[in-house]
Amino acid sequence: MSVFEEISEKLQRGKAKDVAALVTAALEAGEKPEAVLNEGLIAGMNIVGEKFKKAEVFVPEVLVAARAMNAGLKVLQPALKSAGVKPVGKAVICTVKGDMHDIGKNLVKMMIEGQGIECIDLGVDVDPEKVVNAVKESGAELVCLSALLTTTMTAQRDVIEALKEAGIRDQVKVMVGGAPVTQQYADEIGADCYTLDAASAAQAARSFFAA
Ligand code: B12
Repeated sequence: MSVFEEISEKLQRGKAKDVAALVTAALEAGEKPEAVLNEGLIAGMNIVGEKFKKAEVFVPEVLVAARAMNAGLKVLQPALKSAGVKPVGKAVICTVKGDMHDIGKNLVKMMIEGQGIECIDLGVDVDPEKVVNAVKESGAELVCLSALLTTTMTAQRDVIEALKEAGIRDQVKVMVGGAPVTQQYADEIGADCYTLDAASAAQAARSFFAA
């Protein structure tokens, strides 16, 4: 088994300490940070994402895998920076105004980060204006909005309207999701993308930046 396969395998099993130790060992052995990221960490997280989509693993497994991913990233970050590997792009993510649910949002964030996209997480119960300001300040190209309540999903529309009013709607792609949200609703409010789960959200996010 190569060191990359080992990293991927330990990540899938949520072994954070092992992942961190293997990443350190790989770097010390002269492996390129970018290869450790793509062939080890991201490869492992992609497998977890696929299994999650097929309901072969569930939320707790994804969360521990994501934690292991973060442990690996922490070790890798300085090496990535000095090697000049830039994030693929930037996204602003939050749960909309009035809504405190953040488990799904956090999963989406972790999976998107797993694609090498930097996420600016504004948390829960977020005002549209705060999203607008974060986009302006960070230059993010993607906005991800989570809503878990039928009473708060309308706030996704409010964010889109606020982006329009601020004159920056064309600069960003808006992705919406959360249990009550549907493709039909996403179309109705003028979102660019809707996905059912975090793994598909990460794939869609990656495809925006690849385009
Ligand atoms: C956990 C939970 C809570 C926790 C939240 C803890 C936390 N830190 O998040 C607490 C206890 C605080 C809570 C509170 C409330 N809750 Co609640 N809660 C839930 C519960 C049981 C699970 C939600 C969850 O985390 N699921 C797991 C995650 C992984 O799934 P997910 O969030 O759907 O996310 C996935 C996808 O939707 C998608 N996704 C999510 N976000 C995004 C974003 C983007 C951009 C994309 C692309 C995809 C995407 O990807 C995720 C991963 O695959 C649901 C029931 C349910 N089965 O959904 C009720 C539920 C959502 N809650 C409900 C209600 C009513 C409430 C309360 C109003 C209860 C009350 N009377 O106080 C309050 C509201 C508080 C508020 N203002 O937000 C209702 C909503 C009904 C409705 N249709 O509006 C539900 C459906 C329960 C029910 N059957 O009645 N809740």
